[in-house]
Amino acid sequence: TYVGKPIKRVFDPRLITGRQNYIDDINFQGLHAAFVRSPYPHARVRSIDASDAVKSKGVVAVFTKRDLGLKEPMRPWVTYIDTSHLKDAPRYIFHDTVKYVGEPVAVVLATDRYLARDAVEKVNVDYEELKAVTKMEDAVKDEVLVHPNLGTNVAYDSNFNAGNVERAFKEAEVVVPIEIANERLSPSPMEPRGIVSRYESGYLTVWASTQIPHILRNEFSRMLGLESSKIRVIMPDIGGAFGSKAHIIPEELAVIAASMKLNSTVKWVATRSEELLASTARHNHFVGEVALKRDGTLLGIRGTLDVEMGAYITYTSMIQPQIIPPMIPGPYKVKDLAIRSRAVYTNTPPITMYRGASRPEATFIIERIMSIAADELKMSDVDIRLRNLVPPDLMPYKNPFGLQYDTGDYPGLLKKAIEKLEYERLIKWAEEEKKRGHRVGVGMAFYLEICGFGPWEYAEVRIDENGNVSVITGATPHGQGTETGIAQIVADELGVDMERVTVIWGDTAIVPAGFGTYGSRTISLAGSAAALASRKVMDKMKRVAASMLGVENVDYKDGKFTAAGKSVGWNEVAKKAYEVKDPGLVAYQFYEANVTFPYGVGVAIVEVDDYGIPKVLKYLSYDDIGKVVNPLLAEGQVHGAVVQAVGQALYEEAKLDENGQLVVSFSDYFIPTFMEAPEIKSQFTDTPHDSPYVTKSKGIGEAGLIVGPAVVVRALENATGARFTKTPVRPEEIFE
Ligand code: MCN
Ligand code: MO
Repeated sequence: TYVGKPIKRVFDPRLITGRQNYIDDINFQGLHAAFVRSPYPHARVRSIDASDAVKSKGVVAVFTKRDLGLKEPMRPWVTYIDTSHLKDAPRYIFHDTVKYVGEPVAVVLATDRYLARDAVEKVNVDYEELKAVTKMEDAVKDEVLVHPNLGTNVAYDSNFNAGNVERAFKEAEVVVPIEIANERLSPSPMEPRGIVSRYESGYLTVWASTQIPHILRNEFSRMLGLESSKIRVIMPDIGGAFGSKAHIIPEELAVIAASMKLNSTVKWVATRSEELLASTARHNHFVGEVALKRDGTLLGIRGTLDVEMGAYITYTSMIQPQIIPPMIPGPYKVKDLAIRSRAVYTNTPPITMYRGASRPEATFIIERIMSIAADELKMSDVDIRLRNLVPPDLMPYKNPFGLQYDTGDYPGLLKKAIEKLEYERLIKWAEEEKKRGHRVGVGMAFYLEICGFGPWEYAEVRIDENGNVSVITGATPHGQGTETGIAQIVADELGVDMERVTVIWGDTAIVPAGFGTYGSRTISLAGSAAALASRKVMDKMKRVAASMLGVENVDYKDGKFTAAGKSVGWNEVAKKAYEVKDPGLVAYQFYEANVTFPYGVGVAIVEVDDYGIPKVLKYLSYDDIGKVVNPLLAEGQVHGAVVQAVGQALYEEAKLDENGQLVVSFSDYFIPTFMEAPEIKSQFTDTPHDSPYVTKSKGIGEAGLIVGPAVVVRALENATGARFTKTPVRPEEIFE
């Protein structure tokens, strides 16, 4: 069997020898796009003069607002909220009024990408500068409006009330004020976003660096007014996404619209600066207070959460103000909460998802609350958590906002983690080291994550006449190795060699339906769909084998069907099936999603040098993710996410100036390199609590970044004796 074994990704040889096929590797005949962008955070476009640009070498066309229309406006993908005001959104890709520095106003099409970029400089745009608001704290005052027609900068304002928070604060023995924030980050995948659009005889083919090909197809169809049957979206190799490639940006639409207008193929691959502009994430601010008993019982939380949207709502940005509040109670019993959650427009680039989207924010808030309360009450980080964790006899547990936590033993896992990760010993070691003048610290945090979001996923399993197996999946792995996990599951279900299983994804012409990879759902959801489809095909194989052996029922094991002392092999049965007109060795399965809740503990050791520069020396994790399909892949996910967590906690900030201008470039946006990466050790519990999925698994794709920032910040506090309430913690704050 394969499930549970540390099998290497099936595509590794191709990827690590540079034989992959990213967007920029696609060869084609056609045009390259480059964008004219606003230098102002808020301005009216009076006129655009492209006469010089059009005459430049290699330039075929320059398109502005009126040239590229949409049948229907762009819209947020997640529409739990009232988006009626967006119905009158302009049906243009470019706007008359630009609302952030870098917003595109025109696209240049040329025979070569450098000629296209050169011509961008020759497009003269006459702007009338308008008053801008670039900071959330100013924007909520509604003095300067990003969208004057809305009458407010608050795009969403909702009260998440549970229990009786007044009573909790009345009964409190200790009330602690809290203020917690994350600064803007950039997911920074290895490959920036990019698109190639070919339009020919009424048929549109789009290669896109995306996580959601089917959603793109349907959205392109809606916005461009072309039947979805005439659109094919292909996701080639993707050099990472981290949630940032689950929405559509105007640049992508402009490329497609231009290719349709010119009956041509058009390509655009974002430069690193454009990628920084297109994907920034996770800027939020929570101010409130917590009510506690002196014994550490957390009674209540109240406060206001502001989440920045930038200048426009994207397909995924509105998820955050809606999912952070109900996840703030986390794994704890606290019942009385009043959280006002607001989404705030500013004249800054629109926000994308970033690994964990909402769960890192919620976890940072509740884990900071736990650690700060521990300090105030002079309790240990472990004791205060043990006092508040939901005990196993309350599982399944309905949290105060109605989320149903499926399975787990939170206090049990915490106790085991403390032991396995030798937390108490490390804390003592740090105390000793500090006495010797060595600035080190140890920190821990707990997390509960919600994953496995819907709505459903699709799988199809076929056995060909040679007995080889194809799995067609709506999942869209882009670095996780989930295709390898799915191949393991199917190989086990069918009792065949994994080499014989090919997993196919990311092409709407081949995959009939699908949603994609996000929210750490794929191995559980697409894996379960594939397992059930495999069982259906297996039944058919058994029926063919039975008729070959002239019996009613057969047993199957390791490639052999047997009955009454006779047997036939896998290959013979597959071959036989294709001798009839309808072999039927194909089955599909839609599998409905159901959220599931993995959880775990992280411990970090941090060292601070004489200049206040922190470094995470070691990071240890202990998680319950249900059944582990492939420990190598799952651990790999923790490793990658932890390095991003170190970046968020200590180094990374997509800083904007007063003008809303990004002041970092990719050379000073400080992603941890091998030098800053800690030694990481990821372990999974040997007594897992299964999810209700067929695979029994829960997700691990985001966990390291969900809990990591709280872990690292706590270790930094332990090292310095200071309190830090936001990420990233800058060196100048460490030695304040
Ligand atoms: N796995 C396992 N056993 C489990 C759970 C997971 O063996 N119980 C393995 C799976 O086989 C898979 C990996 O762990 O190889 C992640 O699976 P899962 O948790 O189901 O997450 P997804 O496949 O849905 O991946 C999405 C997740 C998200 S939401 C972001 S953001 C993210 C992440 O994955 N983006 C990534 N990890 C990334 N890794 C890379 N290299 N690139 C990205 O863009
Ligand atoms: Mo994600």
